[in-house]
Amino acid sequence: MRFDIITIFPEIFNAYLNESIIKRAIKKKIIEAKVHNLRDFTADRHRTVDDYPYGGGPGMVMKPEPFFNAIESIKADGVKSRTIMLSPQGKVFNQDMALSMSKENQNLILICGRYEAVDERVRENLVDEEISIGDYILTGGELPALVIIDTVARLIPGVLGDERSKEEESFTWGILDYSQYTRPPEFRGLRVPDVLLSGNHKEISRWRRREALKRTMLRRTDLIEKVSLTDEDYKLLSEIKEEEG
Ligand code: 4GX
Repeated sequence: MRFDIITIFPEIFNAYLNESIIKRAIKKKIIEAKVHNLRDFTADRHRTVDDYPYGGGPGMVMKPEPFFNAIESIKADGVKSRTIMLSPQGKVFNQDMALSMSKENQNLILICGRYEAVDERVRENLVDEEISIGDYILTGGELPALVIIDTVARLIPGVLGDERSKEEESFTWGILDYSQYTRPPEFRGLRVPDVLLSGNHKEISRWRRREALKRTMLRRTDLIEKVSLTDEDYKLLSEIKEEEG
Protein backbone atom coordinates (compact mmCIF):
# COMPACT_ATOMS: atom_id res chain seq x y z
CA MET A 1 0.00 0.00 0.00
CA ARG A 2 1.28 3.45 -0.91
CA PHE A 3 0.52 6.69 0.93
CA ASP A 4 0.92 9.85 -1.18
CA ILE A 5 1.04 12.89 1.07
CA ILE A 6 0.43 16.40 -0.28
CA THR A 7 1.74 19.14 2.02
CA ILE A 8 3.56 22.46 2.11
CA PHE A 9 5.71 21.10 4.98
CA PRO A 10 7.25 17.86 3.66
CA GLU A 11 9.95 17.86 6.37
CA ILE A 12 7.37 17.10 9.07
CA PHE A 13 7.04 13.50 7.88
CA ASN A 14 10.65 12.35 7.85
CA ALA A 15 11.24 12.03 11.60
CA TYR A 16 8.14 9.93 12.25
CA LEU A 17 8.25 7.70 9.19
CA ASN A 18 11.95 6.93 9.67
CA GLU A 19 11.61 5.27 13.08
CA SER A 20 10.52 1.98 14.56
CA ILE A 21 7.64 -0.04 13.14
CA ILE A 22 6.78 2.26 10.25
CA LYS A 23 10.42 2.45 9.19
CA ARG A 24 10.59 -1.36 9.18
CA ALA A 25 7.32 -1.67 7.23
CA ILE A 26 8.74 0.66 4.57
CA LYS A 27 12.02 -1.25 4.47
CA LYS A 28 10.09 -4.53 4.06
CA LYS A 29 8.15 -2.84 1.21
CA ILE A 30 4.79 -3.58 2.86
CA ILE A 31 4.01 0.12 2.72
CA GLU A 32 5.45 3.05 0.82
CA ALA A 33 5.17 6.73 1.76
CA LYS A 34 5.79 9.46 -0.80
CA VAL A 35 5.75 13.06 0.33
CA HIS A 36 4.87 15.67 -2.31
CA ASN A 37 5.61 19.35 -1.79
CA LEU A 38 2.54 21.27 -2.94
CA ARG A 39 4.75 24.22 -3.94
CA ASP A 40 6.36 22.04 -6.62
CA PHE A 41 2.98 22.11 -8.37
CA THR A 42 2.63 25.89 -8.54
CA ALA A 43 3.39 27.84 -11.72
CA ASP A 44 4.22 31.33 -10.45
CA ARG A 45 7.56 32.81 -9.42
CA HIS A 46 6.61 32.94 -5.72
CA ARG A 47 5.22 29.37 -5.61
CA THR A 48 1.96 30.71 -4.15
CA VAL A 49 -0.39 28.21 -2.54
CA ASP A 50 -2.88 30.54 -0.80
CA ASP A 51 -4.97 33.62 -1.51
CA TYR A 52 -7.64 35.86 0.01
CA PRO A 53 -11.16 34.47 0.38
CA TYR A 54 -13.81 35.68 -2.11
CA GLY A 55 -16.44 37.60 -0.16
CA GLY A 56 -13.90 38.66 2.43
CA GLY A 57 -13.35 37.43 5.93
CA PRO A 58 -10.39 36.40 8.04
CA GLY A 59 -7.61 34.02 7.04
CA MET A 60 -6.42 32.62 3.76
CA VAL A 61 -7.75 29.93 1.45
CA MET A 62 -5.59 27.35 -0.34
CA LYS A 63 -5.69 27.77 -4.11
CA PRO A 64 -7.11 24.92 -6.21
CA GLU A 65 -4.61 24.71 -9.11
CA PRO A 66 -1.62 23.23 -7.21
CA PHE A 67 -3.84 20.44 -5.79
CA PHE A 68 -5.22 19.56 -9.24
CA ASN A 69 -1.67 19.47 -10.64
CA ALA A 70 -0.35 17.39 -7.74
CA ILE A 71 -3.12 14.80 -7.90
CA GLU A 72 -2.96 14.52 -11.69
CA SER A 73 0.76 13.89 -11.39
CA ILE A 74 0.31 11.28 -8.63
CA LYS A 75 -2.45 9.49 -10.57
CA ALA A 76 -0.46 9.50 -13.81
CA ASP A 77 0.87 5.98 -13.05
CA GLY A 78 -2.70 4.64 -13.45
CA VAL A 79 -2.73 2.88 -10.05
CA LYS A 80 -6.12 3.08 -8.36
CA SER A 81 -6.14 5.41 -5.36
CA ARG A 82 -8.49 7.05 -2.90
CA THR A 83 -8.11 10.73 -2.04
CA ILE A 84 -8.66 11.77 1.55
CA MET A 85 -8.62 15.31 2.90
CA LEU A 86 -7.95 15.87 6.59
CA SER A 87 -10.16 18.51 8.15
CA PRO A 88 -12.41 19.16 11.14
CA GLN A 89 -15.40 18.99 8.72
CA GLY A 90 -14.73 15.30 8.03
CA LYS A 91 -16.14 12.08 9.42
CA VAL A 92 -14.46 11.34 12.75
CA PHE A 93 -11.79 8.67 12.28
CA ASN A 94 -12.07 5.39 14.19
CA GLN A 95 -10.65 1.87 14.22
CA ASP A 96 -13.37 0.47 11.93
CA MET A 97 -12.47 3.03 9.24
CA ALA A 98 -8.78 2.18 9.67
CA LEU A 99 -9.51 -1.54 9.31
CA SER A 100 -11.45 -1.13 6.07
CA MET A 101 -8.75 1.12 4.62
CA SER A 102 -6.11 -1.48 5.51
CA LYS A 103 -8.06 -4.16 3.63
CA GLU A 104 -8.90 -2.18 0.50
CA ASN A 105 -6.20 -2.70 -1.96
CA GLN A 106 -5.76 0.84 -3.19
CA ASN A 107 -3.29 3.61 -2.51
CA LEU A 108 -4.25 6.56 -0.35
CA ILE A 109 -3.64 10.19 -1.30
CA LEU A 110 -3.68 12.38 1.81
CA ILE A 111 -4.29 16.11 1.38
CA CYS A 112 -2.87 18.14 4.27
CA GLY A 113 -4.39 21.61 4.35
CA ARG A 114 -3.11 24.67 6.18
CA TYR A 115 -4.65 28.11 6.80
CA GLU A 116 -8.40 28.63 7.20
CA ALA A 117 -9.69 26.57 4.31
CA VAL A 118 -9.12 24.78 1.03
CA ASP A 119 -10.97 26.00 -2.08
CA GLU A 120 -14.27 24.08 -2.28
CA ARG A 121 -13.52 22.95 -5.84
CA VAL A 122 -10.81 20.68 -4.44
CA ARG A 123 -13.27 18.98 -2.10
CA GLU A 124 -15.94 18.64 -4.81
CA ASN A 125 -13.73 17.35 -7.61
CA LEU A 126 -10.70 15.65 -6.09
CA VAL A 127 -11.64 14.42 -2.64
CA ASP A 128 -13.34 11.04 -2.15
CA GLU A 129 -13.59 11.32 1.61
CA GLU A 130 -13.01 13.99 4.23
CA ILE A 131 -11.74 12.75 7.58
CA SER A 132 -11.26 14.41 10.97
CA ILE A 133 -9.14 12.87 13.71
CA GLY A 134 -11.22 14.50 16.44
CA ASP A 135 -13.18 17.53 17.53
CA TYR A 136 -10.37 20.01 18.10
CA ILE A 137 -8.56 22.46 15.82
CA LEU A 138 -5.00 21.87 14.65
CA THR A 139 -2.77 24.19 12.61
CA GLY A 140 -2.59 21.76 9.69
CA GLY A 141 -3.51 18.34 8.33
CA GLU A 142 0.00 16.87 8.71
CA LEU A 143 -0.47 15.31 12.17
CA PRO A 144 -3.85 13.83 11.15
CA ALA A 145 -2.22 12.32 8.03
CA LEU A 146 0.45 10.69 10.21
CA VAL A 147 -2.25 9.41 12.56
CA ILE A 148 -4.03 7.75 9.63
CA ILE A 149 -0.85 6.26 8.15
CA ASP A 150 0.19 4.91 11.54
CA THR A 151 -3.21 3.43 12.38
CA VAL A 152 -3.78 1.86 8.97
CA ALA A 153 -0.21 0.58 8.56
CA ARG A 154 -0.16 -1.41 11.80
CA LEU A 155 -3.28 -3.30 10.63
CA ILE A 156 -1.62 -4.54 7.44
CA PRO A 157 -0.40 -8.14 7.86
CA GLY A 158 3.35 -8.31 8.47
CA VAL A 159 3.76 -4.78 9.81
CA LEU A 160 3.62 -5.73 13.49
CA GLY A 161 6.01 -8.48 14.55
CA ASP A 162 3.53 -10.33 16.76
CA GLU A 163 0.25 -11.12 15.03
CA ARG A 164 -2.38 -11.19 17.76
CA SER A 165 -4.74 -14.15 17.53
CA LYS A 166 -8.06 -13.35 15.82
CA GLU A 167 -10.03 -14.82 18.75
CA GLU A 168 -8.18 -12.70 21.32
CA GLU A 169 -8.67 -9.63 19.12
CA SER A 170 -12.43 -10.04 18.71
CA PHE A 171 -12.82 -10.87 22.40
CA THR A 172 -11.15 -7.64 23.57
CA TRP A 173 -12.43 -5.46 20.72
CA GLY A 174 -14.40 -2.39 21.82
CA ILE A 175 -13.40 -2.39 25.48
CA LEU A 176 -10.36 -0.87 27.21
CA ASP A 177 -7.16 -2.78 28.01
CA TYR A 178 -6.61 -4.45 31.40
CA SER A 179 -3.76 -3.27 33.66
CA GLN A 180 -0.37 -4.81 33.00
CA TYR A 181 2.75 -5.18 35.14
CA THR A 182 6.34 -6.24 34.64
CA ARG A 183 9.24 -7.01 36.99
CA PRO A 184 10.02 -6.42 39.80
CA PRO A 185 7.15 -8.00 41.79
CA GLU A 186 7.61 -5.33 44.48
CA PHE A 187 8.99 -1.83 43.94
CA ARG A 188 9.10 0.77 46.76
CA GLY A 189 6.45 -1.26 48.55
CA LEU A 190 4.19 -1.25 45.47
CA ARG A 191 3.17 -4.82 44.74
CA VAL A 192 2.02 -6.59 41.60
CA PRO A 193 -1.39 -8.27 42.18
CA ASP A 194 -0.82 -11.82 43.53
CA VAL A 195 -3.05 -13.46 40.94
CA LEU A 196 -0.61 -12.47 38.16
CA LEU A 197 2.25 -14.27 39.95
CA SER A 198 0.13 -17.35 40.69
CA GLY A 199 0.64 -19.16 37.40
CA ASN A 200 -3.09 -19.98 37.36
CA HIS A 201 -3.95 -19.03 33.79
CA LYS A 202 -7.69 -19.45 34.17
CA GLU A 203 -7.72 -17.08 37.17
CA ILE A 204 -5.45 -14.64 35.35
CA SER A 205 -7.78 -14.51 32.33
CA ARG A 206 -10.80 -13.95 34.58
CA TRP A 207 -9.01 -11.19 36.53
CA ARG A 208 -7.93 -9.44 33.35
CA ARG A 209 -11.38 -9.53 31.80
CA ARG A 210 -12.80 -8.13 35.02
CA GLU A 211 -10.21 -5.32 35.09
CA ALA A 212 -10.92 -4.42 31.47
CA LEU A 213 -14.69 -4.35 32.04
CA LYS A 214 -14.29 -2.31 35.24
CA ARG A 215 -12.16 0.34 33.53
CA THR A 216 -14.49 0.53 30.58
CA MET A 217 -17.54 0.87 32.80
CA LEU A 218 -15.95 3.60 34.95
CA ARG A 219 -14.27 5.60 32.16
CA ARG A 220 -16.20 4.89 28.96
CA THR A 221 -19.89 4.19 29.47
CA ASP A 222 -20.33 4.95 25.76
CA LEU A 223 -18.23 1.88 24.84
CA ILE A 224 -19.93 -0.49 27.31
CA GLU A 225 -23.29 0.38 25.73
CA LYS A 226 -22.05 -0.44 22.20
CA VAL A 227 -20.09 -3.66 22.72
CA SER A 228 -21.62 -7.14 22.84
CA LEU A 229 -20.93 -8.92 26.14
CA THR A 230 -21.20 -12.54 27.26
CA ASP A 231 -23.27 -13.84 30.20
CA GLU A 232 -20.01 -14.22 32.13
CA ASP A 233 -19.23 -10.53 31.43
CA TYR A 234 -22.57 -9.45 32.88
CA LYS A 235 -21.81 -11.50 36.01
CA LEU A 236 -18.42 -9.80 36.33
CA LEU A 237 -20.04 -6.39 35.80
CA SER A 238 -22.58 -6.95 38.59
CA GLU A 239 -19.74 -8.13 40.89
CA ILE A 240 -17.91 -4.88 40.12
CA LYS A 241 -21.03 -2.75 40.67
CA GLU A 242 -21.52 -4.51 44.01
CA GLU A 243 -17.96 -3.57 45.06
CA GLU A 244 -17.91 -0.04 43.68
CA GLY A 245 -21.39 0.78 44.91
N1 4GX B 1 -8.70 16.50 11.95
N2 4GX B 1 -7.15 20.81 10.91
C1 4GX B 1 -6.68 21.07 8.50
C2 4GX B 1 -6.80 23.29 7.44
C3 4GX B 1 -7.99 22.93 6.62
C4 4GX B 1 -9.23 23.53 6.79
C5 4GX B 1 -10.28 23.15 5.98
C6 4GX B 1 -8.84 21.60 4.92
C7 4GX B 1 -10.07 22.19 5.03
C8 4GX B 1 -8.01 18.57 11.63
C9 4GX B 1 -8.61 17.67 12.55
C10 4GX B 1 -7.75 20.00 11.85
C11 4GX B 1 -7.20 22.27 11.06
C12 4GX B 1 -6.35 20.36 9.78
C13 4GX B 1 -7.53 22.94 9.74
N3 4GX B 1 -7.81 21.97 5.69
N4 4GX B 1 -7.77 17.86 10.53
N5 4GX B 1 -6.63 22.52 8.69
N6 4GX B 1 -9.03 17.95 13.77
O1 4GX B 1 -8.10 20.50 12.90
O2 4GX B 1 -8.19 16.60 10.72
